Amino acid sequence: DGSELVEVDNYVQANQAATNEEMFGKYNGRNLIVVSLESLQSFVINNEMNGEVVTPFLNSLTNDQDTYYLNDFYHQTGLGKTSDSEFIVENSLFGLGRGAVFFTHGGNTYNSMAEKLGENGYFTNVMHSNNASFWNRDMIYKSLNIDKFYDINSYEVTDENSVNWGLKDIPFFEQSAELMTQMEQPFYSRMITLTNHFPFTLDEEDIMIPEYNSNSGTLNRYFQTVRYLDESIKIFFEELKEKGLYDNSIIVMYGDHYGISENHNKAMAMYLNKEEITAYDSALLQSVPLFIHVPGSGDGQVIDKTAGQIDLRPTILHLLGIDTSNDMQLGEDIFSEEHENFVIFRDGRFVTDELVYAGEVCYDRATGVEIGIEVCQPFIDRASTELQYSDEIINGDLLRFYDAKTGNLKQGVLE
Ligand code: GP9
Ligand code: MN
Repeated sequence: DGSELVEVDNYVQANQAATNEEMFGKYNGRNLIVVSLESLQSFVINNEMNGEVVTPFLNSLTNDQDTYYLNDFYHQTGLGKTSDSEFIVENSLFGLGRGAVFFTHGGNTYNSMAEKLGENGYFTNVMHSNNASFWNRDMIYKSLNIDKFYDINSYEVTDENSVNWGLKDIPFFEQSAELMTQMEQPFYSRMITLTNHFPFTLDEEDIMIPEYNSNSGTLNRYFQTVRYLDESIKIFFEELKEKGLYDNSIIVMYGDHYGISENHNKAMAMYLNKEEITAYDSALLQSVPLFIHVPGSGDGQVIDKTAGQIDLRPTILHLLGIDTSNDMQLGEDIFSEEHENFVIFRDGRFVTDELVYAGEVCYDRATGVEIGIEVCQPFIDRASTELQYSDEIINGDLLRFYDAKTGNLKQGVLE
C-alpha cells in the first residue's frame, strides 16, 4: 500500500549529499547529450597496446580544459547490460539482481531524468539504431517519459555502413548530428553506441591498429573496436561544431558495462602484466570512464572521486540547475562536498577509496592485501540496504505513490 516507502524515503532524505552551490545551475539551459560508450572499460584509457595508443581522442579529454574526467568511476549493471545502465542513469536506482528491469518492470511509474528535463522545457529523446523493441525499449521509454526514440527507422542503414550488430558508430554519429539540427532546443539526447560490442568485429577499412597477441581473440579484437569507437567520438565532436550545436551543449560520456568478462582473465593478466586476475583485480576492472565535457567552460579537471552510474542523474540535473532534493534517488551528486567515495555493485561487491570488497573478502585497496572483514562490514550492510530499498521500489512499483514535486506520499496512500 505504499507504506514501505516511508522507510526508504527517510533513508534517502537522511543520506542526501548537499548541493554544491558553485556548480548548481552552472550550465543552465544547455542541450544535454549523454553518450553510452558500448563496453568501454577504463583500462584502455591512457594506456597502450604493443606501443599503439588505443584511445587518442578520449585520452586528450582526460586533461582537457573543458572536461571533468572521473578517474575512479564504475558501472553498476547486472544481467540487463546496456539496458541496466540506461535504467540506472535515468532513475538513480539499481537494476535488478535477476533479469533485466527493462523487461520485468517496463510499465512501472518512474521519475526519470528525462521526465525532469521534460518538465523543464527540454525535448527528450534516445538515439540508437536498433529495433525499438530490443531490451523492451519502446515500452519502457514511455514509462520514462522520453518524447521520442530515434530507432533504426530514423537511420539510413545499408550493408556498407553496418557491421556486427548494425549501423557503425561513425555513420551513427554523423546521421545523429544531422537529426539534432532538426530538434527543438534545448534537447536531451541519450545516444547509445554499438560497434564496440562483443564479438568486436570490424570491416577491414575501419581497422586502425593491429590486434593484440593473447590467447583471447575477444581481447585481441577489443582494442581495435575501442580504437574505432574513439575515432567516432572525435568525428561526432567535429560534426557538432560544424552544425553549430557544440558550444551550447554539455556532453556526458560513460562506459555502459564491461566488455571483457572473467572468461578472459588469462589474457587480461598478460596484458596488465600480472600473474593472475584476482577477485580484487576483477572488481577494480569494472571501472568505466566518465567524461563531462562542457565546451568553453575552462573548468576542466581530473576528479579523483569514487563514483558510479547511479550518481549521474543528480550530478547532471544539478549542473543544469534542476533541483532533485525531493527525488527518490540513491545516487549522490559527484560535485557535492559530501559525496561519499563508495560504489555499490549490483552483486553486493563494493569499492571505496580505501577498500575493495569482492568474493566475500575485504581488501585494503592500496595494497590488495586481505584484511579483517569487520573493516568492510559497515559498508557491506549499507550496500545490502541500498540494494534492498532499490528492489522494493521497483518490485512494489512504489513511485506511483510518491509525489516528487512535494516530496510527499500521495494523499490517501496510507489510509
Ligand atoms: C543493443 C545494444 C547492446 O541495442 O544496446 O546491448 P547489450 O548487449 O550491450 O546489453
Ligand atoms: Mn552494452
